[in-house]
Amino acid sequence: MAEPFYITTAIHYPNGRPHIGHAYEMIAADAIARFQRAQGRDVFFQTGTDEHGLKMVKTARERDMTARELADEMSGYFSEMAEKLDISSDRFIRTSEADHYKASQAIWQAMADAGDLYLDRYEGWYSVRDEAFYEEKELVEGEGGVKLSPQGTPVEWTAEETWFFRLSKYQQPLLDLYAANPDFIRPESRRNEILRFVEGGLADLSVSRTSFDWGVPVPGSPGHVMYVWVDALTNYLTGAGYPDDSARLARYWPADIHLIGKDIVRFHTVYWPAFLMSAKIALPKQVFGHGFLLNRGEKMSKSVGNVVDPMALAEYYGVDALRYFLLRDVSFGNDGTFSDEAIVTRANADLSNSFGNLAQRTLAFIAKNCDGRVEAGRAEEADAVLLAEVDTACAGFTRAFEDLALSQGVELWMTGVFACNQYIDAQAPWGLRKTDPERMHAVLGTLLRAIRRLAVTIAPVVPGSAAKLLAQLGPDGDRDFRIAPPTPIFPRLELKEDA
Ligand code: ME8
Repeated sequence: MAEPFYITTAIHYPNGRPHIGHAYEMIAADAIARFQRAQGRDVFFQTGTDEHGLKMVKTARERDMTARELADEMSGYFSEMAEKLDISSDRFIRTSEADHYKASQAIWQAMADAGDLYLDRYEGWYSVRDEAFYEEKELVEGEGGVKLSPQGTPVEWTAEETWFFRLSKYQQPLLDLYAANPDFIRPESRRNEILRFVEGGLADLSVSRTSFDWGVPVPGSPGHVMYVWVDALTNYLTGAGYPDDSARLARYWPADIHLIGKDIVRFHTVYWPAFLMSAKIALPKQVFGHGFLLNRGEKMSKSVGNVVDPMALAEYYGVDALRYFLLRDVSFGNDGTFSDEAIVTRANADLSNSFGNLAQRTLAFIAKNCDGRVEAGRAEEADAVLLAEVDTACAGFTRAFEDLALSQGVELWMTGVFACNQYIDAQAPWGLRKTDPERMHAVLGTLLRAIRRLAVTIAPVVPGSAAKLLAQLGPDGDRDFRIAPPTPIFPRLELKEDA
């Protein structure tokens, strides 16, 4: 049976419409999921929405609706976006679903059974925007001396009776975990940040709330709902069948990768493994904290008015141009910046002018001059050399994707495209048509083989276009190829007028 591979994105807060940062995370996870499927793995890929918590309650109140109504409305935009961007997720989870309540209450019970939960009074700082508690020493001073979280969000003083989780008990086990598994937190820079944080000591964590009721009820403790991060993180287990489906759990848990943004690495690499250790559940193999997308170098925010709608970009430039740009131009793990110009420049240079043009001129030539049919012809050494170069480029892509070096993988793949374009210019099949048709057939056959290999390899990045191109190439044959009449797969993009 195929080896399982479980990958997740963060689940997104549906307190507003999705922005390009959410799209980026889904696209990156999707490319990895598709890549692993192509390697023969039995992939389970989960994304979804994180619907509880004070942020949802407050946003709903401002809009004069209930949190559930807000979640229902906004979650729909996230699943629509996933569909539009060709995200091949196997489950779109909503934390308001019944099986998720069950999983959250089961992990809670397991932590209680371990003696890691106790009732006390919480007094401290809370950021609604981050849904996070902060210690006094972590706060920074904003304009006019107001206190802000280290992420720059407002904090408010909170005092209430809550359940606490004995996080302090897990300081050493967590440090041991990081030491024994250097790849548990990636990339390296985020790992160092977390090491410093945990070495600095861990306070017990408040894990329930009594001031509102939009959350998963704490078992046996009326009036308490779980702190939103306890239930949010548990979504990964819900998807894997926890607590009842032991066959499914054995197959998909522990997860191979939690792909998340750099702002929530602490929740995933400190709180989450501590909860799991307490509940005696295996730990995920890796947490990868990707960087942030910046709009022309600026942080996106509603107040600045520079938040970008990914659906509009996909609509105008095409889903695959957007996907290709994000995966090629952002060095995976670092922050990246985008603009309409950058998308157009990259998509035109690589997809239209190089790969698209290679495919189009090869296929159009065959359709026009060979009746769409290529024969074996007379092979020469240059043919084997090209195919070896393309193999090397595609193997480079595979190695890089195994290691999550996504942009490097795409860059290596492009070296195969360049090799084909040099080959076609050097072999000049248009000149051979009259003088040496046998040789012309061998050249065209070599190109078709090379283009097919390149299309199959890049499919996780540009799935829709690769599928169209593969359909035009027709069935793979050792000797004869029959190709359908070609239409350009990667049209040249024009910059949007008001961009
Ligand atoms: O944090 N660029 O949800 P969220 C790239 N519900 N990624 C970005 C980004 C940007 N500009 N802005 C946000 C939450 N993200 C929690 C997660 S998981 C159990 C719970 C990323 O909607 C962000 O880092 O605020 C996170 O990984 C994801 O989008 C969802 O953010």
